[in-house]
Amino acid sequence: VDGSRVSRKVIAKTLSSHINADSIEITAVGLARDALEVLACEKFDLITSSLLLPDMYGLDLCKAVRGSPAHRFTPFIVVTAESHELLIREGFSAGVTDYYDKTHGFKNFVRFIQSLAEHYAGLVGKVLYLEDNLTEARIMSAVMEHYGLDVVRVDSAERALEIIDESFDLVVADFFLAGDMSGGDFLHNVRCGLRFAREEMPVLVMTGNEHNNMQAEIFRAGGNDFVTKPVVPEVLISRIRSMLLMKQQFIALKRVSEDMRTRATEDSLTGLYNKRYLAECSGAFLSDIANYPAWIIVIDLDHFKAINDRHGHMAGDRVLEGIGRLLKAFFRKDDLVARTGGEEFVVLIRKCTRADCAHQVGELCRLIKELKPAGFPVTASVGVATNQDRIHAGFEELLVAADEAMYKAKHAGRNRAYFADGTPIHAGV
Ligand code: GH3
Ligand code: MG
Ligand code: MG
Ligand code: MG
Repeated sequence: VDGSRVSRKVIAKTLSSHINADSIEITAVGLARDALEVLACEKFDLITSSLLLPDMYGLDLCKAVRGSPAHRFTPFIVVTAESHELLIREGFSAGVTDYYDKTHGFKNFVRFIQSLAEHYAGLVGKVLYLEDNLTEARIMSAVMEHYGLDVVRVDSAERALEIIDESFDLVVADFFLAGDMSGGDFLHNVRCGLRFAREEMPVLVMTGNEHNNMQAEIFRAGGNDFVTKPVVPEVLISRIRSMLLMKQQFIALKRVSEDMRTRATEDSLTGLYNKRYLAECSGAFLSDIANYPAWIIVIDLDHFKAINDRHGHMAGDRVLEGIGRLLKAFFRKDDLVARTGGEEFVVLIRKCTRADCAHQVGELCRLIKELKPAGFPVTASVGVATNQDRIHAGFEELLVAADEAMYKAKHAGRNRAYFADGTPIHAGV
């Protein structure tokens, strides 16, 4: 809203040329009367007005705007060259959000509007709102909903504890409740009973301002922050905004650390465990008496270099993926399947007889040959060792024994399997 046609044009043009044209729509009017007319039929995200309008004082326009429910919280900016303290104080009580000093120029005005828009952007989140006073609950629910939050209101701590789950992003809770449980009991249950960490389920506590000595107790009970009643809507929203931001950062950080952990233990091509993970876990696997006797199987694909040479490296990768999938599906959940090198896989099998192990290995050799993971048959040579009757044998020692048995299979013509003691398990046909 600006009485000068030139100012209106310059402001509208500066804004629309510096802010993504699809994300901004500007309505420019010269009179306060016209402004109130468009505000009555349309919802706006931001209002700017000059201080002196032809038909009204800018601050009176702001008061009138604040009277309509649709624009009670819409940022209202006064653009002016005079910004002395008295005016500023008068403006804030009229509901002005901020002033822009137009002597700073229109370029800076764009920057000012952009940072304001970021600050006042709608909030996304589901709030569990615990409040036993119906009037207060109606007003604050409306404020939170106005900013885009999805609000679920309950009137007792007992009910809140019944429905709280990971679908909520945040809790806003009254500290003084009429029911048997206080806000403190509620917090204690959320943190110690349900084990929601402060970062996972932030709780904003509302207290009466006569209870300043409660603050330490609120933090001790597990509250993240508090606001005092009567709650100022802007204060509530800005606390909620920073708590949601903290939670999002926490989630992002958690995702990164989980991702790093899988990357450190997983082979990226097949999703099987990698050599490092196998080396780390094999000791515990072999010494666990519940796994005894354990078996170690070394599987090396035959003539893999020739497959790469003949069909290309991509086909080679597809073979490795296919074999990886087969191994994962073939062995039990508590066996340990790893890809330890290019075309070499190592499996640790828990607690099984020699006969059962031989049966599994023979079956596996047949399945590998039938698989045709890239359209043509692939075979493997396999060596098997065990800690049966040598319960203290370490991983390295068993791996060497299984590897030697695997080389015996290679020399004997490939597509076959041997135990470390030289007994043939499977002779491929
Ligand atoms: P053998 O029957 O004696 O085991 O012969 P081989 O060709 O399978 O064995 P060798 O060790 O000579 O060659 C292994 C080949 O595996 C060489 C290497 O280029 C290839 N290789 C290693 N890692 C990968 C991979 O991730 N993808 C593909 N496509 N090839 C790989
Ligand atoms: Mg209460
Ligand atoms: Mg090979
Ligand atoms: Mg090899």
